[in-house]
Amino acid sequence: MTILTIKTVPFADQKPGTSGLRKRVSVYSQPNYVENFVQSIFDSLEGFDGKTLVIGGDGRYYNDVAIQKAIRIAAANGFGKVLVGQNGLLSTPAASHVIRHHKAFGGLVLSASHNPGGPEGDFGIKYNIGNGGPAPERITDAVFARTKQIDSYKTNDAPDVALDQIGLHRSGGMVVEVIDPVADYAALMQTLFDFPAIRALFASGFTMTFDAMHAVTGPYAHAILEGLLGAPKGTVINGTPSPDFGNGHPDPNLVYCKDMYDLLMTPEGPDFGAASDGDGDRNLIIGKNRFVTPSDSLALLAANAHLAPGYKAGIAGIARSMPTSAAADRVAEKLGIEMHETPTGWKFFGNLLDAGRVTICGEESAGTGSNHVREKDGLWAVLLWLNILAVRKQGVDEIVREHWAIYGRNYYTRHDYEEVDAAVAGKLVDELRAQLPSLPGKTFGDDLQIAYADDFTYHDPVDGSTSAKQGIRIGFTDGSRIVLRLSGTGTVGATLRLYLERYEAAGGRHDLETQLALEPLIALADELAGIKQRTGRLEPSVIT
Ligand code: VG1
Ligand code: CO
Repeated sequence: MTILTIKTVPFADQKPGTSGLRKRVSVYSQPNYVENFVQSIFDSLEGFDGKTLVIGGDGRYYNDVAIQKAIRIAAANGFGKVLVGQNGLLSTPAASHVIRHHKAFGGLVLSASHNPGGPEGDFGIKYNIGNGGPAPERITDAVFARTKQIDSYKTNDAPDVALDQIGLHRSGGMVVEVIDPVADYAALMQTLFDFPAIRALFASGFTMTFDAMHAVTGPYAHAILEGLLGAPKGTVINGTPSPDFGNGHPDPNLVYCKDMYDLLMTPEGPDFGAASDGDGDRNLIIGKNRFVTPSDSLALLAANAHLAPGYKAGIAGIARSMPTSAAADRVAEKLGIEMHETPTGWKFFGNLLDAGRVTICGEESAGTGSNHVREKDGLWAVLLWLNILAVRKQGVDEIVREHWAIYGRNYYTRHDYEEVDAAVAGKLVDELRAQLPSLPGKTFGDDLQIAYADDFTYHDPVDGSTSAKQGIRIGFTDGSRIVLRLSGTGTVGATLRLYLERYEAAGGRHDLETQLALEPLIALADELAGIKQRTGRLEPSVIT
């Protein structure tokens, strides 16, 4: 076996976004594209000689090719060992846990998450640090800088590793251990949740559908829900990972899980429905006749977490991404615990979790998680819900209504305009930003008075770093908000995300249809930003 140093030239477009570098497979499969990026990651790190690297992915098209490349580059760069999930699979939360549990130096997560897969779809690579979480901006900025300079990478001429064979292998001088992707994660879940109580819930006839969307959560859900928890076979649907996600779009929202939603709205449907995304870090929660918005789910999980054994001592604090509704803030206030508002993306929660200042984190994009790992965790959220249902012996709808009766309701929606011309979207944001100083104090309609308008800047209270331009916020005196930002995970054009929120206090009307309740804000957002006129779109591409 020989270590090879291969000459290369930089690619100009390897800037990591909200969650790693996501590109079309056609981009990733260019010669040296993966190699340049992986080598640039290693060039931006120090002190990994002889240490362990975790590698796993969501099983999408090109995973198998990219993993073999990454293993060779890791070996040639001096890692002592690679831990890789069997057949290259590790859900994002499981990868985070494996990094922590095995005290690895870091990990490569190969995924484009909820983006479609297949030869025409997307691929992605993300680096996670030793705490199991996404690399902070300090590292992703260094990686990007390196991709612009790189002139060679190191690899070896060892044969492919047989990733289907659990056990010890080698790539040159480096050990490669192929591990069961589910075992460590399933063991962790049993330390957090009351498995006997959830098993008893299923035994009593409680019914559930879990849609794994042909993605990575299938094996985890089969093993935990149908295996350890005794849910009937067939509870998990679309449970075999496929490279193109069954030609679907593995985003667990009301558009791509519409069939499940419709089923849950009928008397014949199951008691509970849930789904997860391509890499297993997102969750969709639907009770009978009740869709739970991710922002509400965060608040509800935080308010009820003490019912699960892993959180029985209470939670230290809550963090949410800026666009996520303020429902969780009201829970933190009542519990008298810390509340933090961070930019979009899980990498901003890591410091708060490491410092023990927060226990539960969440994003409006269907991501919730806790200090058990350093990623959001789809199945974790489902299991915490099941634990709560088992203990409270109430349905989802009843629990949600009781929550609103105590804390009030934050009506919430997100409108996405996908694949908008990037120049048009950029101009729209710039011109709205320019208006911000003149907005506070203005009143629209009868009662919408603007209290503040800014472009969100985050000051990390743990390491003192600052992240500017994280999204435009327009806040109203009654607690309503309009938020607008550009996506950092799309691969074609720009995706404009418009987030709308209105607070209705305890005792107010909590039974309005969401889009109707938010209509004045939706209209005002368009008036201020000129979305329809500038993009030529009459409707959002996706409403969640
Ligand atoms: C989106 C979501 C964000 C999430 C990110 C990664 O980012 O809005 O909340 O953290 O995806 O999620 P953006 O920049 O497109 O809005 V995942 O499950 O795709 O890794
Ligand atoms: Co994801």
